[in-house]
This record gives sequence, structure tokens and C-alpha cells, in this order.
Amino acid sequence: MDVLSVGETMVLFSPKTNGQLRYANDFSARIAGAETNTLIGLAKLGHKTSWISRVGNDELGAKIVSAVRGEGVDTTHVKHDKEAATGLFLKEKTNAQTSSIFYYRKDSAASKMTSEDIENIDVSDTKYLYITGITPALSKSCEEMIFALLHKAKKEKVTVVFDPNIRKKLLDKNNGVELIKKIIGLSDIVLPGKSEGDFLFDTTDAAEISKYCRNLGAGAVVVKLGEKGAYYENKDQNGFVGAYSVPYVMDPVGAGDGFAAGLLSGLLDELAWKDAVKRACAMGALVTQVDGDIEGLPTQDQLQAFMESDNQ
Ligand code: CKP
Ligand code: MG
Repeated sequence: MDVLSVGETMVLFSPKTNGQLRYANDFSARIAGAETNTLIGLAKLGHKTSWISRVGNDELGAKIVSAVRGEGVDTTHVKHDKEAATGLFLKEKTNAQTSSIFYYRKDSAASKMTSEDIENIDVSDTKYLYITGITPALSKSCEEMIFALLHKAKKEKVTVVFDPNIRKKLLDKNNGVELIKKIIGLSDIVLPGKSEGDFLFDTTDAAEISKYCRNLGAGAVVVKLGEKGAYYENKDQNGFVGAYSVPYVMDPVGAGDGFAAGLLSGLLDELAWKDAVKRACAMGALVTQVDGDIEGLPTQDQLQAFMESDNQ
């Protein structure tokens, strides 16, 4: 297995019209979840990926599993929970530029995951474990499960990649920051964004964010800088990679997950760090140009063509 991940995927209902949600009558229904976005991005590039989760024993759960499996991600470790429902969320488009999201995921099937969900999973042939800060924020039992999985991965020398993906609506107000910092300290590669640097360390400076993460114990850090590209640092090297220019941004949600897929794909293909980060930036740029989280994730040929055209 190239990349294993665990997390919640929901159905996202997006209104076809702008304005208050109370007046929205027509919606599109798409699947969305940071971890499956990344796994799907990797699968579309030809890598072997597997997803651990729970969905409800319901229609939305069936929709999610069939979509994720249909994209080529292994779903053997996804359970159908008979007691809890699949989570969902709604988008409210205030105007063409701004939107808000409303989660309906409290006590969802995925939030009921426990350490038992990962107990019998053999990670010894897994190259990378990819996790985000969303999963441990879902519930206490999910938090315990993430640490159990992290320890299992460490024991088997699986490389741990962590995207903090701060969700203020989910993180515990009192110890949320400490929780994220603890996971940063246990990770081999951390992928924060500028706003996450601000939230965690009170700085938006890429080199400083990286220093803070590395002081906590992270091996390597790649800071996502949006339209400015990315900054990477590990024990041997550091540097900036410029962003790919895009003609327009249709939907920035999911760009971070595409970025993670690009980086992991580059590392799996044993590219130099700078080139893996370049691939990450290209993936992020491609995702922003299409509505939806996974719909803009490219095939190998599309990625190659985009990177070869002079967009950077
Ligand atoms: O940080 P991103 O915009 O790349 O993440 C978007 C995803 O998992 C989205 O798909 C949503 O379902 C979520 O983050 C979430 O739980 O907020
Ligand atoms: Mg993100």
C-alpha cells in the first residue's frame, strides 16, 4: 500500500443559487472529505491507496463508499455503522466570492470510530500514513484512535504525513491547539497553511512556522502559501517553490488536499523535494479551477501537460 488514511467523508449539499440557505431549493450533492480528497488525487495518479472510516448504514453512506471505491481507493476498512448516520454539510453561497459551511456531523457514524477500528489493520507494508487534524477533533474516541494508529505506524516505520487542517468549529476550545501540536511533534512531514501558522504559533512567516513545527519534533515541513507557492524545509535543505498561475479561481476548497496528494505522489516517485513540492503546487492550482473538491484532481496526463505548459 502506498498511502493509508483515516477520516470522515460527508455529502456536501451546495445550493444552485446564492443567498440565504432558507431560500435555496435546488442543490447539488457531492462527496467531500479532506482525506478521501487526497486519496482520490493519489489514486487518479496511479498510486495505491486505502481508506479507513465509518459511514452510516444509509443511502448517503452507500453513495460515499461507491464514489470513493469508484475512484480506485480501497474501502475494505470502511465500516457501515447501524446506529449512527452518515454526516453531511451544507454550503451557503453569500455571493460569488464568499460562502459559509454548516456541518451536520455531530455524533455521525465516522465520529464513532474507536481504536478497535484500526486494531487489526496491518500497516507493515504501508509506505505513508496520511492524517489531518479533522479526524482527532471529531470525538474523544477518534482522538484515541488517531494516537493508536500513529503509534502503530511509528512502530512499523511508516512515514507519517500530517495536514493540521484546523477546523475551529470542531476543535476543542481548551486543548485543541495542544492536540494539534502533539500530532505535529509525532509526524515526519507536516503541511500547514499560513492561517494555521497564525492560529497555532501566532505567525504567518513560512520559515518561522516551519521552525516551530520542527522544534515540536516534525521531521520536514511544507508550508502552503496559496498564490505565493510553498516553502519547504527538512534537515538538509530548504527553499521556496513558486505557484502555478491560474486564469481564475472557481473553488479553492480542496486545494490543500490536492497539494498533499501532489507532494505524496512526488515522494512516492522518489522526486527531489523541490520537484515533489512543485507537483504539489501544480495539483493545488488545478483543483482551484473546478467546482467541487475532487472534480479538479487531474489524471497523470493532465498533470504532466499542465506542468509542462509555462504556468509557473
Ligand atoms: O482544507 P481543504 O479546503 O482542502 O479541505 C476541504 C475538506 O473534510 C472538505 O472536503 C470537507 O469535507 C472537509 O475539509 C471538512 O471536514 O471540513
Ligand atoms: Mg486544508
